[in-house]
Amino acid sequence: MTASTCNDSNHATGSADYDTKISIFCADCEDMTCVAGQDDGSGCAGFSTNLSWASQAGATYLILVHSFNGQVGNFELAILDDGVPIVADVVCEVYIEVDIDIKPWSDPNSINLKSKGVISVAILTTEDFDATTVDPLSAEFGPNGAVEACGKGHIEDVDDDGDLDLLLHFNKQEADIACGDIEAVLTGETFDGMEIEGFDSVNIVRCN
Ligand SMILES: [Ca+2]
Ligand SMILES: [Ca+2]
Ligand SMILES: [Ca+2]
Ligand SMILES: [Ca+2]
Repeated sequence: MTASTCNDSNHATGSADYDTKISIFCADCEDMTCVAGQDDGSGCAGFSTNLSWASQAGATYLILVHSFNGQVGNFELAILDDGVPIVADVVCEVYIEVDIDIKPWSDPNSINLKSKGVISVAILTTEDFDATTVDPLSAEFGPNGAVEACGKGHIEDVDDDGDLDLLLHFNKQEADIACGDIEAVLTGETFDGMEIEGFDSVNIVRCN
């Protein structure tokens, strides 16, 4: 992709009336990684900017238009798609955030660390996400990444709202949830390879 304020003869590349710089960040506002930056683009009049970077399909990029030496002014930012995405030098974390429910029929999600057994975790279908597209065997739960204890998922309407959800079971010891944990994460992939991530609270009872 290219982000541009370049004053050149081709008016498709944006413009600026001051000395711009552009920086590109990936991930989200709380965990930004700078992947590219430029001050003056070659062939751009007035020290304007024409920055290309290797984009990754599905990633979210944040574009900061700032300036050399504290200058201020007006700009028009052009975003140009230069072609197919390629693997970026800096890989952005691309997750679909999903709704999960640990122990679907309990609230709070009390977990007794002194007993063995399995923990049920549901991935809930919402308007934006179909939980049945998740590959049950890709799912990992807890700090230690426990895998599905039965080797398969169960598709059912866990929360009784009329759509089908995915119910998974994980061995408590394998998940390795610890005393003092207040939430647990589930990660996985859809059958077409998009990574998913969901969090829910846990309430540890009977700590060792
Ligand atoms: Ca500049
Ligand atoms: Ca619950
Ligand atoms: Ca639903
Ligand atoms: Ca449902």
